[in-house]
Amino acid sequence: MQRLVAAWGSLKLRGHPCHPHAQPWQAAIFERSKYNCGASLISSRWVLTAAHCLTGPIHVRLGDYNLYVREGTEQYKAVAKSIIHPGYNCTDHDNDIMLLKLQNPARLNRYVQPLGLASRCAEPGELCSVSGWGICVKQTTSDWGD
Ligand SMILES: [Ca+2]
Repeated sequence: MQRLVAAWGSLKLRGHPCHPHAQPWQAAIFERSKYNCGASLISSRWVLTAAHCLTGPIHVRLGDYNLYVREGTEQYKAVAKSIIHPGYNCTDHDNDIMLLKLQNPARLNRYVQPLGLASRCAEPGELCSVSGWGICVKQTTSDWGD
């Protein structure tokens, strides 16, 4: 779980390591020095993540690829404000979404770019992709099913 991976699919996710900085909106949430969650930069000042990621004092790292190597592209941002969805339920994780306002805006460059938010919901069966610092298990095509 050190390099960024991407996955796509409907029910079964198929993943692969990302090319470095191919997901410039990908953000990492840290509690002190511990990686806590992935997130998305949605403007120079705002980050979208899950409400359950607010476990203590957190900060945001942008422009990262390998979490354990300083690549010179990272931006470290303090959080000025966290806004948890008012309907968030920590027991069943309903409405598990949170906005983080950065204390200082991100410097946008080729490594740090906001993700445009969708203007509509995905249709059933529509191909979507996710990215994050998760575990990427190599699969054979016979594992993929249909
Ligand atoms: Ca790094």
